[in-house]
Amino acid sequence: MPQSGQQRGLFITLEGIEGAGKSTQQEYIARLLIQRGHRVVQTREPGGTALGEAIRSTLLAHTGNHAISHDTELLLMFAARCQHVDEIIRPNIEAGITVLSDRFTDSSFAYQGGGRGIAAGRIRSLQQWVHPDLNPDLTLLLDLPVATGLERVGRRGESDRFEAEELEFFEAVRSTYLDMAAAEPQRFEIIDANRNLAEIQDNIRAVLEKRAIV
Ligand code: T5A
Repeated sequence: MPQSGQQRGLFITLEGIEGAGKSTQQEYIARLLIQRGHRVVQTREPGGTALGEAIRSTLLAHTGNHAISHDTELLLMFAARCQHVDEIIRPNIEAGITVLSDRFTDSSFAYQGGGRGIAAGRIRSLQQWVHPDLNPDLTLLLDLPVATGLERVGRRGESDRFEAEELEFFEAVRSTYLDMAAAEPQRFEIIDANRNLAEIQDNIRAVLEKRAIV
């Protein structure tokens, strides 16, 4: 539903493992939302601000970063997120603009929780600190087999620090995502991302129409 300048904008997030097609589909969703009258800001995590992008470079780089501890990794994700919420997400939503983010806090539960094994309660306490009253209105979980996702990103060549993880890591990430989606069906929509682009886009459009977003 298009918003006037007075209404709060929507907060929509894209989640999924590497190669699920989040960046690819984000472009499609942004175009669709704009066609249907939304004002849209596209952003991503980690990143979205100058500071967040600097933290992203540190987190994704290989060289010299092997010693990042799991807790440090989690805290850096939330440091980047804190700036992102304050500088980009909250002001835009309050201005009636729909914010479309490639990843948000669900990524921390999936990767640092499911993948690294940090207790969910510790992640929840950071979530409560950084954005106690802000949550996505809709989260599209692009789901596909780990091997397919990794094969897609493998075609790009160089892998980043996360992409270099073992298959079991990504299996744990994927299953944490699926558990979260099952626990919160009112917020999550699972999209089968193991199909061609047109089929996935049809599915996403149908979901946005069903939820009266477009
Ligand atoms: N992270 C992040 C955490 O650990 N904790 C956190 O709290 C946060 C916020 C970010 C890393 O940080 C971690 C998770 C990540 O490891 P990133 O580079 O942003 O790093 O990682 P991704 O978001 O996973 O980005 P990717 O590019 O790897 O995946 P996408 O965006 O899901 O996939 P996309 O669209 O770039 O597509 C990948 C390739 O597949 C092709 C595309 O053309 C592209 O070549 N493709 C398809 N091919 C066939 N059929 C389809 N349907 C296709 N869709 C896309």
